[in-house]
Amino acid sequence: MISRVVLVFVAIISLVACQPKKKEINFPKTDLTQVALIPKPLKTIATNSAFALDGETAIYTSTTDANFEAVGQFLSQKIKKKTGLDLGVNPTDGDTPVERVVYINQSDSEELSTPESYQLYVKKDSIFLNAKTAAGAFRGIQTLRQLIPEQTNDTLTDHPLWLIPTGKVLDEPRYGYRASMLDVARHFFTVDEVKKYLDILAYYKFNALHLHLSDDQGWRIEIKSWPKLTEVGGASEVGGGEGGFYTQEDYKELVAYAAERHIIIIPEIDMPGHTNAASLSYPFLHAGGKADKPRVRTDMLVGYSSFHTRKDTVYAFLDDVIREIAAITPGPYFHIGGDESHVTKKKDYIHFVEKVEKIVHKHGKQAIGWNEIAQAKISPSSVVQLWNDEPHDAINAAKNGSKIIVSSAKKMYLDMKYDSISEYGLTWAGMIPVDVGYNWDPKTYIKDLPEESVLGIEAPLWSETISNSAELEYLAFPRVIGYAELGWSRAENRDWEDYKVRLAKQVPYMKRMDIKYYPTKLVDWGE
Ligand code: TNX
Repeated sequence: MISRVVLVFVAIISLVACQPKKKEINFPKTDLTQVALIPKPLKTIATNSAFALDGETAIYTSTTDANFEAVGQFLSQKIKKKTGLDLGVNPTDGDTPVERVVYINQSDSEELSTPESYQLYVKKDSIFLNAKTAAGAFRGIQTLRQLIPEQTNDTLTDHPLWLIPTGKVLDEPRYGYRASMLDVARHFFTVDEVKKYLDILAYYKFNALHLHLSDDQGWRIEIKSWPKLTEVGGASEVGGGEGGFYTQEDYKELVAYAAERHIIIIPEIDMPGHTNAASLSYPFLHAGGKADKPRVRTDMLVGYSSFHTRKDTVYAFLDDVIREIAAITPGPYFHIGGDESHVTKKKDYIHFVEKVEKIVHKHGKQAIGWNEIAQAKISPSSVVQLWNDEPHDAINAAKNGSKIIVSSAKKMYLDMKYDSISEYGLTWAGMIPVDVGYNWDPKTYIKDLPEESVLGIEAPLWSETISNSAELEYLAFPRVIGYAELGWSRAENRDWEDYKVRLAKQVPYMKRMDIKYYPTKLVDWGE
């Protein structure tokens, strides 16, 4: 191992040394600790000089893990987008002179204590990024992207330079699970719209996107053995639009796009309630009794539908659905929903959850469900997503070994309005101004929930009031950037006054990405 690092060093030094000597540049003083990084890293140390990024910089990556090269390629593409520079990745020929290198290194250092930890060393002639895994390297290059200034320095030499402040960043995530959820059932979002959201989530170091793929108003994923789910159930949405669905090829494309960003997709089929669209497609699924008879639903009501919980045919159907989706989902989780089943009798609900959990296991996945599922005797491997103010069952599940995802509606629901003048959004859990969304601690928010039971956090975006990227972005941005920091950074590194200044500095990135954020008055956007 040591000899490999030495070899790489020697290779790089000789590469740089082979070039004719240029004259020393006198860099202006920089301060790495003052760059507006989000999420805030664990530790930053400034050494006050600069690495001059220009066309004579090359990216090299470790050969011990093939996925590192892809991280280098991703960095090169993003540098091109931001600066126009076209940096080679692992160039071998002497075509372009290499003055400086960015080396993305696979390291087994014990200081890298989680798979996503990274160390970034910026020196005058080289940038070293160390990580144990490609995922860690990927998180690290997001920091590097944020360190590249918006403006070039054109006065130091005969061509423009992007001056990256020198120093160290030592960083690791607070939680191993940092997600957002997108409800593509109430309104359908296209593959391209979801990809754009994934791009931005990746920039802020999220590692999971939960897709709410079915609800009363629509079914959004092709199931080959039950084609009417999308033919019938996919053709409606809130407000009466045409709906839509992902073919399995579309879904695989999204999964692959997310995977390139080291993000997992978590598919949700919400059940036994929120199932009107499925029962409309196949009426034998419908519970009868208190549940409303299936019909096309374009309203926003909840709690009126239910699957039949005592028919073998329902479980045979679910076995097919879960099998087909699990087969195209590489991540470890399958989300079974379980919320607001108001017309399912409690004993039927519990019976249903316990049976469906077993089907999920049969297809090789761990189950996640909204906190109501903790009324059932769930396996310790199942994860409870806490959304309402009733943590009792979740706390019991945690005592039995289950992990909890914190998604408290009052703090984290991206579909709540910001304030009384918000154009989109609901208000049932209150309004969530940007500072209220940021100023709390997932570690202490749920009393009696031991810290080690928290798997992480997830910010859900329900889509009753939004139907395209611009509307999605109005609700998600800037709040979701704050949840990135809540999930990644320690409480002692978080401070609203400091954060709001860093948030304002995200404007050039948001403009480049054409993000239609809500320009809350709580932040001085400087324009
Ligand atoms: C509650 S949160 C729901 C969703 C709605 C959302 C609207 C949860 C598990 N269920 O069905 O879309 O409120 O904010």
